Amino acid sequence: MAHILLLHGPNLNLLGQREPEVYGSDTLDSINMAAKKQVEAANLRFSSLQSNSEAELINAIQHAKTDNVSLIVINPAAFTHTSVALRDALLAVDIPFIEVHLSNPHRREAFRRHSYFSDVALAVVAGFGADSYRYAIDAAIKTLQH
Ligand code: CA2
Repeated sequence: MAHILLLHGPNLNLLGQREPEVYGSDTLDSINMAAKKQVEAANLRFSSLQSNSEAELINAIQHAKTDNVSLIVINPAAFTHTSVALRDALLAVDIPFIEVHLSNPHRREAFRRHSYFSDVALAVVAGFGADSYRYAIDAAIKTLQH
């Protein structure tokens, strides 16, 4: 059975509690629950992880290979703009991934305009709040079904 892994980077555990004007009012739990429902309705396997630790995210990506993950949907959060290590981990496991963001980083500060992921991602979905995840998961399911 194809398997989608949803990964969330640092501070996304605060969703719904802080800065709703930037990131919306949905909680991470509600985003994960909606994604799980979408994936399981398509008869695929779903798992998710949020971590504030770069090492833990890298370990999860490495483990995804042995766990036969078919596609990763990842919001690297601030690591988007800093982490060569996470990029290398995704390239090393050679699992296709979709980069997702709640906000549109290109509409914000200049330092958010560079991503270490976009040029090697299957696709990027950004700027739709929690719906970014819905669109990204939908695209992941369609990709695996074709
Ligand atoms: O828009 C996104 O999804 C981001 O990946 C969010 C990151 C930011 O560094 C990226 O440039 C764009 C920040 C995530 C922080 O999450 C918070 C959630 C609630 C309250 C405060 C921070």
